[in-house]
Amino acid sequence: MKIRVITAFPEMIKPYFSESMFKKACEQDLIDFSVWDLRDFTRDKHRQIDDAQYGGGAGMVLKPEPFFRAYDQILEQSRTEEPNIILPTPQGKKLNHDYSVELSQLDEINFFCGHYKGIDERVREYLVTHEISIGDYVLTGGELPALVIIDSLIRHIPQVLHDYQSAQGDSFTDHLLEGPVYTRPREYRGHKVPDILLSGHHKNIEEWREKKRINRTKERREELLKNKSENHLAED
Ligand code: 6GU
Repeated sequence: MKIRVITAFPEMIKPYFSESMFKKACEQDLIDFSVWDLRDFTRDKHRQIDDAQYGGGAGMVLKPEPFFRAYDQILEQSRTEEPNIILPTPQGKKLNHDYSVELSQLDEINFFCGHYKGIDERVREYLVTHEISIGDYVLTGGELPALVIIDSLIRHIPQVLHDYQSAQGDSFTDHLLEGPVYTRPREYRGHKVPDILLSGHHKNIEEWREKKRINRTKERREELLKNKSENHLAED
């Protein structure tokens, strides 16, 4: 998968790709990642990327030209004539597990990170193909959301996780939250690990784990169980 992030703050993005799961995925050529500095697509002395908004009002708006020029360059490098351009924005479609799996199946994705008051509407109208929100709150810019989206979707690319099993067993793949996990020591400050986990009865342990996941989901996120049964009905 080819991933490009076009941003006025490339230094916010780069560190993530030199660490941990992101780094391994790049090293193994599972993802081909690049960050482009939006200012490299300006042509004036001051490398200006924003300007006051027409009609008046506070806040600067990101200018269209750098994004259109970046888009031209994407087109030159791209195998497709209609590259996927993701705009992280609180006005977008909300990211969830299913949407993240869908995005992980694309060959190429490009993120246009917005800031300030927003992006000139012509970028959104003529270039952007997906507007995605990561939740109902406002962040300063599109960089963190882009990283959140990338993190969530590359976990679905086979081989990216050290142990792909762990993605398959994650919360939300089966609409259940994760249950409790324990490691050594067996007893800490008087708090004990449940006996069943030390029993060696694999079948009983699996049943116990499943029960814990169902109970936790009921307590905290009952609507997930409802979604699960609806999905099962749809499959029948
Ligand atoms: Cl995708 N962008 C910004 N700036 N704020 C957000 C968001 C995205 N999702 C939730 N809040």
